[in-house]
Amino acid sequence: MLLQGKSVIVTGGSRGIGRAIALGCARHGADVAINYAGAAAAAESAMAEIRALGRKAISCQGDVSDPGAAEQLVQAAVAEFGGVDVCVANAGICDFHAFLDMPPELLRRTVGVNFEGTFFVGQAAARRMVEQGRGGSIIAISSISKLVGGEFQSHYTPTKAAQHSLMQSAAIALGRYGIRCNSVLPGTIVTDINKDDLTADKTAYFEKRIPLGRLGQPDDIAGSVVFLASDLARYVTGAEILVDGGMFVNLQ
Ligand code: RM4
Repeated sequence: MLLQGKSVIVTGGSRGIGRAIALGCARHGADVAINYAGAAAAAESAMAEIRALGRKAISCQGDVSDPGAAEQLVQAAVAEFGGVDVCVANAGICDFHAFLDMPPELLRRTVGVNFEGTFFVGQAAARRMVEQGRGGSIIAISSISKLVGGEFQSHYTPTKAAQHSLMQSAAIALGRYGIRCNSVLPGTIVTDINKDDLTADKTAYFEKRIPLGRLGQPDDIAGSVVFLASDLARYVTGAEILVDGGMFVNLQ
């Protein structure tokens, strides 16, 4: 029970990696506020799972590229749980698209959700954590794509790198308040975001490249987030944890 009595907010918490993180934190004793963009039924079922674990759960619909959505999520957690101890900036999109004919609106949307969304929720959570005076943990769900490129991800991979760069600078700005800022870098995790991209051929390529022999599942990510959220990571800030089955290091 590494997060007993903690209040955790998770953006994009109704499905995929965000849902696994929300449930993982609840299993360790946290109350959880999840943000979701449009999957209301998924948010309801996620809350039901959290409550079944004996923890409180609330949800807020909002577009994380809007600063107001971050403020709404923080205020809801304060109202229902009494504060915010952990912020997980997970919400992200990746509509695969070629570089040469990338529409400006897709580029801007991806930056808005993935980078600005992380900035706004981290800033809103940090402001509350400073007021509370008991420190806190901010975790960006970046990606292996912070470290490497993708032919159809030229709008996406820079946002993953930007998320971690933000955590590094925020770690410096917030260290004096006992607020830690870190990133988790998932490898290729099977979720709605890539179900159409993971063809049989691409899956076979990944499985051959990954030393642990399989694509990741959302539950594979939760443990690293719980660690960074907990006091076990009390001296960890500005850091990143790569959770990819060994894919990144496997050149040959
Ligand atoms: C991840 C990584 C995966 C991809 C998803 C959409 O950061 O690039 O390979 O499937 O994004």
